[in-house]
Amino acid sequence: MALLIVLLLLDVRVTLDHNPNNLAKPDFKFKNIPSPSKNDAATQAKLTMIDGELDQNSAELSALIDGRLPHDEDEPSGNVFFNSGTSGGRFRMDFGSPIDIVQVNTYSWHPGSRGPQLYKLYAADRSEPNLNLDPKRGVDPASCGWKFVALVNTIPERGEDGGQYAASVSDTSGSLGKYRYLLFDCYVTELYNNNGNTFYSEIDVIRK
Ligand SMILES: [Ca+2]
Ligand SMILES: [Ca+2]
Repeated sequence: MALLIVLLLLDVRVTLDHNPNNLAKPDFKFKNIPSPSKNDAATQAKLTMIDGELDQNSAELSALIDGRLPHDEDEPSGNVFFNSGTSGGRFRMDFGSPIDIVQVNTYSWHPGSRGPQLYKLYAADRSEPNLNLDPKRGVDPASCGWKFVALVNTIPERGEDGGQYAASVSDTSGSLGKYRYLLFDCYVTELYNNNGNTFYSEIDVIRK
């Protein structure tokens, strides 16, 4: 039984893609991941901040699901990003009722250290008896009803960190599961200066 559980966990797959600065264009085309969508399941979802605060130059949280994309590589008002000098934060996505999720795709764009993505993804369907919908930093979501789905890390090992990034979380079975909520636990991608919070342009959720 233990072996079976391990295999099930290993079925979650994270695909990464990157357009370096000289190749990043406003159409967000990638080799391995579809371009952002205007009519995916996230479009109708409700977003709620759980912990952390957005930068004063950031777009509203809803810009993550509005289907709109920044027109150039450094467009604060076209992206959602946590406050400078903070270590990120958490927000929740609510679909209203459980949906069968095939993919969670996240997109970001910045010419420097705000380009890469670093976050943990959790999910819940509301049947969890101890579910805490608002776990603040310091509380492990997995300890209060949330299922850990994946760690997404697009930070390059060397070379430039700017450009367009796309990450896709999926499952080799074809479905990540049926969930009502997703929790995004977002971290700074570097600590050299105060500008390590990712410029998130869009989040797509593809349902079955
Ligand atoms: Ca979308
Ligand atoms: Ca957007």
